[in-house]
Amino acid sequence: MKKSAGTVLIVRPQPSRGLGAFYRNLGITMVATHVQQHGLNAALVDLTFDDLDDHLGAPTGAALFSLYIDDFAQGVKAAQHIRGAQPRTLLAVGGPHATLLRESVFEVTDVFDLVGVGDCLPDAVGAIAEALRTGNRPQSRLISTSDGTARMDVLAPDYSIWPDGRYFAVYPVEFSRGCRQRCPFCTDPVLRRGIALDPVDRTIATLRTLAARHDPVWVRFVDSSMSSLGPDLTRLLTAMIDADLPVQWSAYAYPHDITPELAKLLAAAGCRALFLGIESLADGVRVGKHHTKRPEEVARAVDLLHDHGIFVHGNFIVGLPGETSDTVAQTLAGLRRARFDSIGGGPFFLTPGSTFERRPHKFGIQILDQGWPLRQHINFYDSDHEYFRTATLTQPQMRALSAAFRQQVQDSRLGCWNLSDYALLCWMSVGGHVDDLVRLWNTDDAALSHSQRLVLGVLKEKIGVSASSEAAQFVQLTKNVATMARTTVAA
Ligand code: B12
Ligand code: SF4
Repeated sequence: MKKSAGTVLIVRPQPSRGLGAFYRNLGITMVATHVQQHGLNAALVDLTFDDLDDHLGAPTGAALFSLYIDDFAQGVKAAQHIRGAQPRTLLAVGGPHATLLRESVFEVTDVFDLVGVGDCLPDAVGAIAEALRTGNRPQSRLISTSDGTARMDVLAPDYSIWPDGRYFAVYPVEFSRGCRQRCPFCTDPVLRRGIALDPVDRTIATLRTLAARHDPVWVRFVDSSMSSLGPDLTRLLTAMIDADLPVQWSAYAYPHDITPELAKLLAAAGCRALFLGIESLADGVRVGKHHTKRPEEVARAVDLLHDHGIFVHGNFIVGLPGETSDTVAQTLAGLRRARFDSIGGGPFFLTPGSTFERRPHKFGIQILDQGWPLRQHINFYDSDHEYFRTATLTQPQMRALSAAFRQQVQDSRLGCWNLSDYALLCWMSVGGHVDDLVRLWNTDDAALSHSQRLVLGVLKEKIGVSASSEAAQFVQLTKNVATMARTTVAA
């Protein structure tokens, strides 16, 4: 793409987990969509594949970052690099972590000219376009939605920023923003207040556009709690069935929402996998969801989904307030009654903006490092840094219990370890079969070929690709491994 001072770079740092490098991210997609709407050139600089310096030879108007906690530190570093090379480039950041930190971003770093808070793209990109036109910096350095209320985008996502071949053809689509539940460890209800829904017709139009290019089209709904949308979800699923598009998809869901009718409708609308956020099945652990004390309800939901061929991943957090080794044993006992295809999880981390963070004393949480929220994007990578403890566990104890939990799940063969719906969709998007992935997932590393080890290592989020040339070939390599796995079965 020809560069001009009107070119807007959208810079994506390398993610914390290998598989993340091959996703198309919706926040970045929407940033690009708004930039293009203003008649500006949008160019993706994805640092897994690209060298930032290759894009800094000619003057750039602006560089925009959409960051999560795990890539925030790398994003700041890249912004500082651009500032050094091109002092006049306008630098802006938005996305979940900037939304939670708000003006505190300026305490973390002074590198950004503009911080976007929440679903502010119409205003923020408008201000950036104006700044590029006039040559002046935006009047306000912080742009936010008026009251933090969830609102859907006015523009339909334009995914053309993501070059084919580099990324799995799994597209993020959203039908809603915000979450009706208020789990105290989570920041979703703080990122946006209330719930906003896309009109069904608009979501169907997005799916139609995707289906015009791909058959089948693989979709990961990013809604915080897709199954909790009640009659609105029923309307969407019914419209998807009526539209008869070749869409196959996965989403986040909750066991207590799953009825026989909903399971049937989900499958008929193309649902292939669900991620159930369960966190714990024990009494007395502060989870915030309704099903906690009813493992039999979870087992029933899993069975209902299986009746309709839906793959079920269950996610757990070890160490929430109230957790002890006894409650972990109680969760494992509950899990033995369910038939999850996959189980994953990890130790509890206190996150900036969550209810636990804002009222630690109420939940028996003791803060050991008072300045932690502004450093959490760095501490994220330092598992030895202890910044809090609960009344029952220290962080090292949470980590030890979490490792023991994983060991038990694997030793007792309660399901694949951490075969999330996303990894499954990526595999299926290159023609892979579920059974083959499950078989390879449970094969010893030593018995895998070099290619299988690399693909499985990335899908398991154990390793990342080591060089940009390897990254550029990764989707094709996964396709080869998936094809070979099928051929082996056929032979
Ligand atoms: C889907 C999802 C995933 C998916 C897909 C992620 C992806 N890269 O596409 C998966 C499962 C892979 C995932 C992984 C992770 N996730 Co996640 N994920 C979500 C979820 C549910 C939706 C994200 C989404 O696409 N939303 C829709 C888009 C449009 O919204 P958005 O990104 O916020 O963008 C809007 C605004 O922020 C703004 N905006 C965005 N960028 C910019 C840039 C500028 C310049 C401006 C002005 C504005 C702006 O405009 C957009 C609206 O149009 C959110 C919770 C939520 N409901 O937001 C959690 C969430 C974002 N994830 C979270 C976390 C922690 C992670 C992981 C780090 C988990 C882990 N330990 O590995 C990884 C990191 C992945 C990564 N860096 O890519 C946290 C982030 C917290 C934080 N402080 O950053 C959240 C908030 C969940 C939570 N409550 O804890 N995630
Ligand atoms: S954990 Fe899930 S259900 Fe709970 S508040 Fe967060 S997004 Fe909503």
